[in-house]
Amino acid sequence: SVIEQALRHADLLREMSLVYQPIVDVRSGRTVAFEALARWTSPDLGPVSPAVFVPIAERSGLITGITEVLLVQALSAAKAWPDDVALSFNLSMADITSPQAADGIVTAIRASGLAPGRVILEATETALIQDIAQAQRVLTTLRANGVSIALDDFGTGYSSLSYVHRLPLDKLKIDRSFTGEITADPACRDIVTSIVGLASNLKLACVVEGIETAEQARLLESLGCVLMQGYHFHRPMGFVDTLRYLEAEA
Ligand code: G
Ligand code: G
Ligand code: MN
Ligand code: NA
Repeated sequence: SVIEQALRHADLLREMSLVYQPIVDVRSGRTVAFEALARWTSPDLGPVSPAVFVPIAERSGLITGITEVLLVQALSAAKAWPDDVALSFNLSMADITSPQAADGIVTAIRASGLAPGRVILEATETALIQDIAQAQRVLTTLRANGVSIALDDFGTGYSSLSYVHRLPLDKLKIDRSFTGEITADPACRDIVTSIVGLASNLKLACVVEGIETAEQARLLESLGCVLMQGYHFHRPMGFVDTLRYLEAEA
């Protein structure tokens, strides 16, 4: 495809960047982490959404190179934040299907000087996962090195209960499709309540994504949700803006 060709020839260091979206603890109102979100501006195609290029990069084997470049960038940004602010970084399952994957990630974290305890890796399921045992090994090694693991987009197609019991996890991220329906649909509230209970029983932290209104935030808080992310709190922002934002919060 045109996108695959452009990606194959991309100057990743110049064309790939990250924006950062706060994850807020609603009890204190403070930002506990930023999720790093990839942005690609191709000289030929202009801006291309990660929802488009990440799946293509996964299928064509280009994701690993992209992840490496983005991880270095994200770690360096996180070094500039206060010690109590973590970095949440998206990994594709395609990133963790090679036996060397954990080494590369751990080496990058060591080189950055950021405490591994400040790094959360969000594993996003895709149709591509063939080798769950390998993913399990890589995530276990990462966790043994002090990094936390979150299961992203929980409750949707590929992010299922079988992963909750097979992968070593610290955190569930409830997919934003539940948030969108929460005020209109009582069944949706029951599902979120169940996920919050599941997380609590399994001693997993729980983040809800996609909160766009104060009403959604209040309702989710009443259901026991504490960590929230979404446009209602802040849109993803550039690195320099994260520093201003944290300063205003201090
Ligand atoms: O930022 P946006 O909502 O457009 O992201 C769309 C999708 O791309 C989301 O599912 C998100 O998890 C994924 N994504 C964003 N940044 C990255 C990244 O750095 N690596 C991977 N693997 N996926 C990402
Ligand atoms: O799959 P993942 O959770 O990594 O994707 C995060 C994506 O969701 C990002 O691209 C981000 O821009 C987008 N996003 C973040 N907050 C909101 C929100 O409140 N509403 C919607 N519709 N999208 C959001
Ligand atoms: Mn994510
Ligand atoms: Na994701």
